[in-house]
Amino acid sequence: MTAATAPVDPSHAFADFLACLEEADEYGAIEVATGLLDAGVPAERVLLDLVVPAQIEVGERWARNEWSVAQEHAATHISERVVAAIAGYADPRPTRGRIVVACMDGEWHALPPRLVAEVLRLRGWQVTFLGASVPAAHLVSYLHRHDAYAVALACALPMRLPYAHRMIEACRRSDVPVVVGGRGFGVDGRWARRLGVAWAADAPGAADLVADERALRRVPPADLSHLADHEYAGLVKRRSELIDSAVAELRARVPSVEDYTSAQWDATVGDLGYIVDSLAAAVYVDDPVLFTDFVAWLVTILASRGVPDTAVASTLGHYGHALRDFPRAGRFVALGAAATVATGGVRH
Ligand code: B12
Repeated sequence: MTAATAPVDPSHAFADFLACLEEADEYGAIEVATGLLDAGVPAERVLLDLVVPAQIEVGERWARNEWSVAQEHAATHISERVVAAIAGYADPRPTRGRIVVACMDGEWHALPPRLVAEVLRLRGWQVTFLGASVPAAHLVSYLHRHDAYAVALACALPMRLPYAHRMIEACRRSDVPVVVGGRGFGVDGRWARRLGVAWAADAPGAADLVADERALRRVPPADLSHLADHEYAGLVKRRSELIDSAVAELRARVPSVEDYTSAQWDATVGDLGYIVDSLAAAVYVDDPVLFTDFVAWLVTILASRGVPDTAVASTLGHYGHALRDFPRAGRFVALGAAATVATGGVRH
């Protein structure tokens, strides 16, 4: 792909761009993007109509096991370079206050908030992008030192919501208005509402929100009275024990796991932990949908890697038994088990 052949229509450019990501053709990808800019397509549109859908497609291909983790990493790296090239090309000068954009602690999806950061920059804000996994205490001391007008926090994984909430509260104590976004808050931002924080669906939404300080601060308070049952705290306390007992149960039920490679064990133990973390997050926001969505996603991911849905169902059976003193979590686990059947049923 050369600049001379780069098409002007973003929908055509999309296919070319994706092909460059597939072949790890960094220079070709940059040429497609800058070709659009040269043709007069605004930088914001190139970010949102080219890079965003391409990254979403990258995720779908990884999820279907069509692309390896290495291919996904290469593609994401190229998208990051493309975003930098678009930012360099547009080179806007700030005329408005400083907005700090950061990922929640433990959150490694830095590209989505980077896209948000660039759109805010294009709209005239002075943006400081802190990148992936910023510890809450460091973020807060940064906000103190640099006179931030607002902070935009990203969370891509719903299982990280309890940590997200702690971070939001820490920023609030510094009296800096917070806007959050990312898939972690649910497609319609329902879990942001539960946590009592302003939410934007996408980068333009975030730009509109920060331009209206009253709207940013006028958010109904968090609705977390259900935490009084201490189930969330109990789940966090029992996390390691639950995972260890699930491993022991798996060994007893499926003797062939003894032949697992260390990479297979890592993945299995990781998944067992994700199940507990998603359950805990669902209990935190008191929404079983968070957990059933996660279970459906896990069943689909594992199926594309040859693992039967009964594997997840058996582990949920084990967790359900271990958590019989946790009525709310137990109900969510039962709904999760039903979701394995529904998801498996769709496939067969
Ligand atoms: C690249 C990628 C990674 C990279 C991230 C590198 C980087 N520099 O960003 C790496 C390899 C680190 C990674 C790791 C993991 N990932 Co990942 N990843 C992706 C992928 C393919 C693309 C992310 C992206 O750039 N999307 C494009 C953006 C622009 O889209 P978006 O997130 O929807 O963002 C829009 C809005 O949500 C909003 N928005 C987003 N952020 C913010 C922030 C603010 C403040 C605001 C206002 C708005 C906003 O605006 C955006 C533009 O409109 C996605 C697939 C996908 N569909 O997104 C999976 C995906 C997010 N990852 C996923 C998973 C599961 C993981 C891992 C758990 C995998 C594993 N087993 O290790 C780990 C978790 C690591 C961690 N603790 O954070 C799942 C999440 C599924 C779920 N339901 O929870 C996804 C959806 C893949 C999939 N299809 O299954 N991942």
